[in-house]
Amino acid sequence: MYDVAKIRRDFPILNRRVGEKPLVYLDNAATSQKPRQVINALSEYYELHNANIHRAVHLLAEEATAAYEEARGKLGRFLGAPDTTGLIFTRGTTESINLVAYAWGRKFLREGDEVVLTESEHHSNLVPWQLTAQATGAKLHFIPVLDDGTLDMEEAERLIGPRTRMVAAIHASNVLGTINPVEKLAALAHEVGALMLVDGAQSAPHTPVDVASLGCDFFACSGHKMLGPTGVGVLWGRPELLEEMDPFMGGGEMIREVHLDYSTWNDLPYKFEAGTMNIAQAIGLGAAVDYLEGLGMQHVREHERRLGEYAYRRLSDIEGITTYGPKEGRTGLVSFSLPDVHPHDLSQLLNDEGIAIRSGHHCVQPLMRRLGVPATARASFYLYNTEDEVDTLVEAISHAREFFRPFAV
Ligand code: C6P
Repeated sequence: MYDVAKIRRDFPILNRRVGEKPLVYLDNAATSQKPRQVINALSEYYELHNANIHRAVHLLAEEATAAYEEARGKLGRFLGAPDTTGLIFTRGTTESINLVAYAWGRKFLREGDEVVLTESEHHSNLVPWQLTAQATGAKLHFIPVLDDGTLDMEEAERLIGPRTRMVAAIHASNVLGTINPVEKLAALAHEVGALMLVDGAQSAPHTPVDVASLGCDFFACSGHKMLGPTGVGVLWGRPELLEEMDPFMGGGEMIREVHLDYSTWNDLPYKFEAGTMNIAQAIGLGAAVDYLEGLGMQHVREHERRLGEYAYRRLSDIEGITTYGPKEGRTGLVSFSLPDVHPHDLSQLLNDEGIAIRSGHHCVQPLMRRLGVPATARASFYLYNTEDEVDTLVEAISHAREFFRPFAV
């Protein structure tokens, strides 16, 4: 049985107070909190095993290497990767996507080739492609977002054509909560001989992911959004594609032989792991995956689906509020705005009640323009949030609405 009270006891920070108020942490899409099991894995690593990996033969080095590679295995299983050859540790989603945009894009894209993105991409799945397009002469096209927050799939079918080389899309939106049909996009991409990259920053923490059944060629996610430490994430890529790509960064460990005038590359996945990696963080992420699997991702998804729908319904009842994204089939986050109240002011007022939400453009400025707003407020839930916390949020927003009413223009 999914026992939220028991889960919450694993997260020391949830006992914090903000002034007099208990913390209500609803900024999980930005970063999640960490359970004791992850914090302990980090301390245990530093207290008992700390050494550099893949380099020395002393005991600590062997233990650290084994723990790091074990974490790779856990991540591979968690994402449904057929094996760990294509499982690369990075700093997070941003670095994973940059790796593909540089190491694949700059080698294989030519003038007139097309990369198809969506109008709701996070800057980390847009700016790297803009840079690559500038360098190669490739063109970017964008699948529009419909008014209900879903993708215009008819337009997607039209845009993905013979010149398309890559389709890159978010699996779940960090603003709208929409879950995109990435399997369908992958099928469309493959029909025309293009590749599919999935930005899983907002899906891997919240829903079962299986790269094989998604049918994608690359999948990126961030450890810190899924109970793990900051500074670590994953790129999974089809090994035959990674083999063809040049390295992203040069340095220690990614080489086989180095001469003064040329070098050759290490096997996968090490070819893409230059320099000393974030070893403790990768091990911590392995512990996070253990924790998530202990709960069962299907249960996590179900809990958040119910909470997200409850929040969406309750928030929509507040007079004058605008909520964004589809009514159903959404993840556990809700973006909203109130008339005559800037989201930053609202966020500040909620902070006085102990409630942490995010306000701003959420690093998706083009989508903000599409929605016709400079910013939204966003409450994002995770596996330890409760209906009571949603109620606290709704009540605090209703008070804020009254507070700001005299200033309405
Ligand atoms: N979104 C948010 O508050 P990094 O920073 O590399 O861990 O993740 C980047 C990223 C990529 N794609 C999506 C869909 C994301 O939501 C994010 C991070 C955070 O919404 C911080 S802007």
